[in-house]
Amino acid sequence: MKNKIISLLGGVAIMVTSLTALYAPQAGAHGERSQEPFLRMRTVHWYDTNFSTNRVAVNSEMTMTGKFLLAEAWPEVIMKPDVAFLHVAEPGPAVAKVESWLNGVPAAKSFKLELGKTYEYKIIVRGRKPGEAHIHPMLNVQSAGGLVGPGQWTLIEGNYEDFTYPVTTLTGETIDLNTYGFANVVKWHIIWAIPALFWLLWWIRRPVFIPRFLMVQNGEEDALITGTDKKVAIAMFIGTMVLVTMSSNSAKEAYPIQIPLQSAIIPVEALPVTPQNSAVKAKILKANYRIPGRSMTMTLDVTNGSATPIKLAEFNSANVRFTNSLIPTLAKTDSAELWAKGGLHVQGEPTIYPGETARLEIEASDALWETERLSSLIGDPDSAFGGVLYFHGADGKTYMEEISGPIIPTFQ
Ligand SMILES: [Cu+2]
Repeated sequence: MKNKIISLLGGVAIMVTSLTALYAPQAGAHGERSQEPFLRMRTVHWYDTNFSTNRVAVNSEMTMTGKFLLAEAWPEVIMKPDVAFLHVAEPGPAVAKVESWLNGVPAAKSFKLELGKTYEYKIIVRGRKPGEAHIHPMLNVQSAGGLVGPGQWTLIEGNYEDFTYPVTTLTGETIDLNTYGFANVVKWHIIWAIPALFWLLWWIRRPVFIPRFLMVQNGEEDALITGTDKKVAIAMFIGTMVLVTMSSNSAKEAYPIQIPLQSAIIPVEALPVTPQNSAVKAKILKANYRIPGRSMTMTLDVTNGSATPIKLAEFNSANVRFTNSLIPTLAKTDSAELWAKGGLHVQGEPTIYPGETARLEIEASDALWETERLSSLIGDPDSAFGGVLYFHGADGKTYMEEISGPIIPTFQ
């Protein structure tokens, strides 16, 4: 009997171990969830995100388009987007950026952007490394870091060996950016490594630290540097100067026309303010986050300054969409994995008529609060949240309003 139990337990143990070994989920995330909730909820509100495809061959292109609203509730602890650069967030260079545009202006350089304003972007990427990659639009803000938009799992098909990135330089020469200058970089690293290594070995071949320390203690420091050392040092100095001059001349000879790296900040005008993004005003009276229920409740007064009756359709925070199942869904293009379908409940589902102010009691609940690690906002020294409310107008248009404010956790 005892042996039977032991062998049974052994069998279970083996099964569990082998099942655990079989269960090896793909390391999917690449850091977007580890960012503090305040950085994701109160900075860039991405919307209308669209990816032209979710399968792209090596060397073929995919286009990302969409808009973002810069939060007026921008956290004080990070710098404002005075130097911002539009880019792509991806796990390693799975795709290469080809072009990017912000409000129709080429986005090769950085921009100075304004809070409370809306911008429209377009990013074109080229399939590079085969495999499945999670790709996002991203706004890099100086000192704040990368603020990522909604991601999409994208399948990149083909062979990495086939990847090319041809560009025509200002002098009319066509080069492959993927390999251009690589041999030269390797060559100059080796050339500089030789004297560096020699200089290092010259000194460490003799007794180092403690014997030398003792010699200094005994007043024998003059014996530490010999005449040969001095001669070698002078030779090294002259050699380095000669090498610098030679390398500079050889670069000038190989590339007679040179321009410095461009680093200017270019101005870009924000999208014009429309009734869709200015007519509706919301004032938060109370916001709570209920930890066991993974749900957020809010009481707010909404004033409809538009010319059409509106209903609340969506609450979006940190790219997580909480949508109202009773209202026709807005844009469907955002990544499905961040979509809490039917996660938004509005008590009484009131229609707010033009000129009217209504008090809304809303609840946004879904496990995504936990899986997207947004619930950790209760650990911030200033527990505050941010997001955007989207209202569905009877005229078929979408009206939006940014909201933000303190949030109080409830523990039961
Ligand atoms: Cu991602």
